[in-house]
Amino acid sequence: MTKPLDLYLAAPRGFCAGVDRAIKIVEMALEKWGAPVYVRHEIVHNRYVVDSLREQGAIFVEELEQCPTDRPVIFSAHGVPKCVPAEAEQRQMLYVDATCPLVSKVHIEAERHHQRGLQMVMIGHAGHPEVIGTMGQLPEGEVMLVETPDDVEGLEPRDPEQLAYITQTTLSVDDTALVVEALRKRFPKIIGPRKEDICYATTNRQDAVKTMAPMIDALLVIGAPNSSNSKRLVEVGSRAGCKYAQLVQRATDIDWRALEGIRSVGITAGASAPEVLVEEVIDAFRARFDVTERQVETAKEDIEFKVPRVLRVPA
Ligand code: 0O3
Ligand code: SF4
Repeated sequence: MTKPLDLYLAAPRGFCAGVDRAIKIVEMALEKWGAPVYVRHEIVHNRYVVDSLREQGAIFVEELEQCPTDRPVIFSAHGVPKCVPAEAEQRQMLYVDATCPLVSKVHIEAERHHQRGLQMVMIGHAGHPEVIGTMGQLPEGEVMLVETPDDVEGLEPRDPEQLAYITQTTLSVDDTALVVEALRKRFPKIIGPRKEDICYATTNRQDAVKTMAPMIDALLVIGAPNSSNSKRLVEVGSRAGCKYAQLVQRATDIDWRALEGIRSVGITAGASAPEVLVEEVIDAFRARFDVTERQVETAKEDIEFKVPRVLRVPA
């Protein structure tokens, strides 16, 4: 006889408006200009998404120099340093920027602070493409990166009274609050957004996990190992009390041995993980347990972003 299992499904989960738009941009570009269309960096951090676009004719590269000049190129949702579109223009390439409008908003914020003569502190993860893109909006040395409250101690600004901070959009809300607190303590005059630049989708997915955590024995986050927002959901789950919280790319990654004896599992998905993979995971549970599904809905999302104009007009 199959054992009973309560399956809690987080809502919202999975695709955010920025990811949805970025994928649409690649699909519409393929439709408009035919294959191949080049994409600089994984359009979003998900192998399934990248593989399916590749099958439709997208070619993924890490650097612009790997693209020929006679094919269109798309910049990923994470954003690019200013030198990238500048190089594309110089090589007279046709490019479409799929940077999420909420990441672009941070770029504009950085630019505005810079024009007012402020030096920037960015809270984010070193080496992440969004951080490289945002830091690359300003000249070298104008943005100092911190990851933890301890890093704040090591900052050596030009003028401690002329500072502003910005953040990566996919950070842990709680960890970031601690870094902001450390910044405000050391630099009382620092200027920043009302709280941080963490986006609505990141915040909502973390909130749903926090609400779900006391109800579940284990949490599975569907997402890729290089997906920052997905990794944060695992951390949020662990911190909210889940003894077992794991990132899985799809059903075949589930460690069934580790789940022996559990009665309830929570499922969520990072902003770049497609719902088809969530369904695959749910089906894998249905095949092994007598499943009762429950929704844990903590917010409703109806945000949509338009694709760039060039793709809205006929060829
Ligand atoms: O930034 P992150 O590694 O979380 O990127 P993903 O997994 O592709 O998710 C989309 C988020 C994004 C494009 C930047 O905010
Ligand atoms: Fe945009 Fe937020 Fe999605 Fe990033 S996680 S693509 S900032 S909506």
